[in-house]
Amino acid sequence: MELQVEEVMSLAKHMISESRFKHTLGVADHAEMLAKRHGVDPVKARCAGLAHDLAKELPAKVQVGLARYWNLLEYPEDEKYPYVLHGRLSAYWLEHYFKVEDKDLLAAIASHTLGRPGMSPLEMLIYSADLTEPGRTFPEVDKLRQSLYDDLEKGTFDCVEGTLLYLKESNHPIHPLTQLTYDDLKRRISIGT
Ligand code: DGI
Ligand code: FE
Ligand code: FE
Repeated sequence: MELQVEEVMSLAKHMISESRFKHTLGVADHAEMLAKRHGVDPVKARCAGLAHDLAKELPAKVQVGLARYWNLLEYPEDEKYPYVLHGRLSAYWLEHYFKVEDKDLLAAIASHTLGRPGMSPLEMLIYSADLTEPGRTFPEVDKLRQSLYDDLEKGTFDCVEGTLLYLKESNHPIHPLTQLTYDDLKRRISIGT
């Protein structure tokens, strides 16, 4: 089934708090703008933005339980930091309970927190729009927005680099997928893909 903007909007309204819904609308707007700029389907980007955090507010224990039941645990770290699971849970739920078939859309939702090696343009766009939507106010955000507008791959690399730096500075552990995403984008940029 194809995900419709109105439908996913209503799902988000019912499943997440008002403040997160506002963030979700910001991601959808920003993703749509970047999609138009970089030749990605803007309706698909909007849908992915609206759906990316659907499972975010489930209690951590429920997220780990569902991830185990649905076979979505990939690293020991997934269970240690359950807040990295909600993208995968949202995508699985849409695929299996809403019969969403678009693999790229599902991947963009699933990989929005940690990224993954080999991200598609839509995946890069959702990962980055999540970090740079209009509601985000950290000091380097304008630089990241500009970088993303200029070049999606380089801009996404800058976003991952910023996240790594932030995690290190605040003594948060780095998830292996974040590191793999960083290494992959660095390699891709160096060979000019
Ligand atoms: O769901 P959002 O709050 O909109 O944003 P998100 O899905 O990007 O991030 C969810 C959380 O995941 C956020 O608190 C930062 C965290 N995170 C991202 N990358 C890593 C990470 N946490 C750890 N421990 N390691 C990572 O590499
Ligand atoms: Fe998220
Ligand atoms: Fe988000």
